Amino acid sequence: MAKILLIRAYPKIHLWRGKSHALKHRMPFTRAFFGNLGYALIGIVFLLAACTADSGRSEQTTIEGLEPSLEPNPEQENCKESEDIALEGLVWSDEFNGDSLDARAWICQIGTGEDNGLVQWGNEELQYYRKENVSVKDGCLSIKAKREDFEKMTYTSSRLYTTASFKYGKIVAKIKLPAVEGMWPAFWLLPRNSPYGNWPASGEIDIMENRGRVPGKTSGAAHYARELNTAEYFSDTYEFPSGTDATEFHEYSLEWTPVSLKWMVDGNLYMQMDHWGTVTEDGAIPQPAPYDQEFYILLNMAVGGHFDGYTEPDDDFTEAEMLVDYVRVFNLETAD
Ligand SMILES: [Ca+2]
Repeated sequence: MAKILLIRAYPKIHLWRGKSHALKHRMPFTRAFFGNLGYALIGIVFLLAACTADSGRSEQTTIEGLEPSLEPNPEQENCKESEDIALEGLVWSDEFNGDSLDARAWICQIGTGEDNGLVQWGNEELQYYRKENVSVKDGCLSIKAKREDFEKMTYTSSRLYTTASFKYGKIVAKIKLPAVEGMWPAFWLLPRNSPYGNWPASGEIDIMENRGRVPGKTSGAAHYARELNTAEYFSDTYEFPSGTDATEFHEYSLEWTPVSLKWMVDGNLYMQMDHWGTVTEDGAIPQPAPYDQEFYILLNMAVGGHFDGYTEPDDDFTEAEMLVDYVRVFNLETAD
C-alpha cells in the first residue's frame, strides 16, 4: 500500500530515495493502537451489552483442532465453501461466520490517517475510513467503498487490522474484488513494532493489491530499506488465467520463512524473494531482518491514490464491495 508503488520496476529490485516517507508507518501503529483503543473498548462494551449474541462464533484465537463451520450457504455459495479444507497447521483464522465484525480480532482504523501522522494515508487516498463500511454476513467480511461526502472527503471505505500478530508461516485470504475504476483493495502486513526504525526499514509485505480498473491482474510486494532514509521494494504481478479474474473468489497467500517470501494466487507461485536486509542507525542488519518480527494483517479498500496513478471512480459510481471469505494463518511446518 505504499506510495512508492507508483514507481514499478518488477521483478528486479527498485531503489528509490526520499526523505518524506520516513514516518509513514512507524507512527501509524502506535498512534493507531492508542487512537483506536477507545473504539476497541466501545466495541467490547457494545458486544457485552448486546448480550454477547455473537461472542462465541469467532475462531480468531490460537486454535487446537479448530473445525470452522463450513456448511454450504445456498444464498451465497461463493462465499462459504462446502468442500473440506485441510486445516492442519492452522494457528489463527477468522471465517467470518458471525453477523458482526469481531472486535476482539480486528480494529477498524478511522479517518484519513491524520491520527496516525499521515495525510490521506500517505498515498493521496480519497476516502475517509469508517467502521460503518465494514460488515460480516453470509460467511464473508464485506468492505464497501462508497461515494459519500463525509468529513470533507468524497468517499468512504474501511480499513482494519488484526489484534493478533504473526512471525513466519503461511498467511492466506480468499477474496473477491470489484472491477471498479479507482478501487485499491489490499491484503497486507505491517510490523507490530518497528525495531529497525521508520518505514520501510522495519518492513511491509503486500500479499495482494489490485487496481479495480485492471481486474485481470493483481500484485504483491515487499518493502524494505538497505540504506538509511531510502525505500526499496520488490514486486511482481500475477495475471489471471483466461476465463477468470479478481472479481471471482481467489485465494491469495504468502509463505513467509527466514530464507524466502513466496507469493501465490490459488496456489500458483508467481513471485519469490530470497535476498533482503535492512539498516538502522547502527548499520546494516542482514536477512531475515526486517521480516523476523511480529507483523499484523490488514485489509482495506482505498479509493484513488498513487497506486493506479490517481484514477478515480466514474461519475456514476455509487459503491463497490470487497468480500473476504476467510483469513487464515498456518504454521508452515505442518501446513500442506
Ligand atoms: Ca467464510
